[in-house]
Amino acid sequence: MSELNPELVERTAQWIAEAGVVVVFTGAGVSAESGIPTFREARSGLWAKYDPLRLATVDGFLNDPRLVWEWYAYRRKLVREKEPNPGHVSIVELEGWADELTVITQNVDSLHKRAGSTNVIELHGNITRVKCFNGAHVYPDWNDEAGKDVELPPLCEHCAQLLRPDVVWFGEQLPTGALEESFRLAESCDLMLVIGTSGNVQPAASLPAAAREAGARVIEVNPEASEITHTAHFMLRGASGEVLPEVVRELRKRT
Ligand code: BV8
Repeated sequence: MSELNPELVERTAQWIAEAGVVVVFTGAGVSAESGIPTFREARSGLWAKYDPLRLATVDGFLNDPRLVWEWYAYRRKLVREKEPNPGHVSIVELEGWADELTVITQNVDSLHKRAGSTNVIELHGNITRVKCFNGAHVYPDWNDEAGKDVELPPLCEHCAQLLRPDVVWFGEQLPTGALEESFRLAESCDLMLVIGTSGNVQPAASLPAAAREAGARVIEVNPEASEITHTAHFMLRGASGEVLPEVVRELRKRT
């Protein structure tokens, strides 16, 4: 934390206090301190020999449905064992200082909702929800333990199609409503906090530039530079679970 610039923490608190509409745009980095590997780190763990860019696709699933299903079952178990971290909790607390605060997340891990955030847009779906391959039937809060002995992936009980995770795979369109609402908010907010994203995945990664071009203030929270850094007015360099509680402490001092 030593490298965190107190003047920038103060300026962040000032900009939050002045803002009416705040958007918090998050990526995998906000969940890193909960023990959930970021998308790129995930390639170093158990699944290192499999490329998420290959697994998280329709072709990857059709090529080996069982492998992809088991990769998501492994990640569902991981997500359910973990807890929101102080970064998620601080984002909930920021709701007390903004007239309106919406979290737009690329993450599929439910941790913002479990932390208590009231307005969350999940751009890339949610790993705890599954659906049949043509999307007609959805199964929220899937329990992998229930169907322990069935052939994997399980089949939809309504239409007998293969079940798949209800997430947006590479090459798939984002949920239209969620994407449109996200760009509307980016283009109308006073302040966007961009937290824990490398800014590589489109179209989500274009939201900070849309906000900046529409006149919003943009602050990045990340331990290292990203594709977003050049779009932000400034960067709070550090881990979100350490930086965001500092910002909340600064806001508390001002009230
Ligand atoms: C679409 C759900 C079009 C699944 C995800 C070239 C070739 C092929 C495709 C493309 C291409 N160029 C663009 C594309 C399109 C493609 C894309 O963007 N590819 C990239 C890789 C180049 N996009 C798509 O395919 C999208 N769909 O374009 O459709 C279309 C149009 C019409 C009709 C049909 C189709 C769909 C993209 C969604 C993919 N699904 N997730 C799953 O999770 O399994 S994306 C997945 O990866 C995540 O959801 C997330 O969005 C992304 C990972 O990014 P980050 O969250 O940023 O995580 P990352 O690990 O990269 O970075 C972590 C950051 O945190 C780092 O900066 C690190 O420094 C920081 N950090 C670490 N610790 C901390 C921290 N920060 C704070 N605190 C800490 N403690």
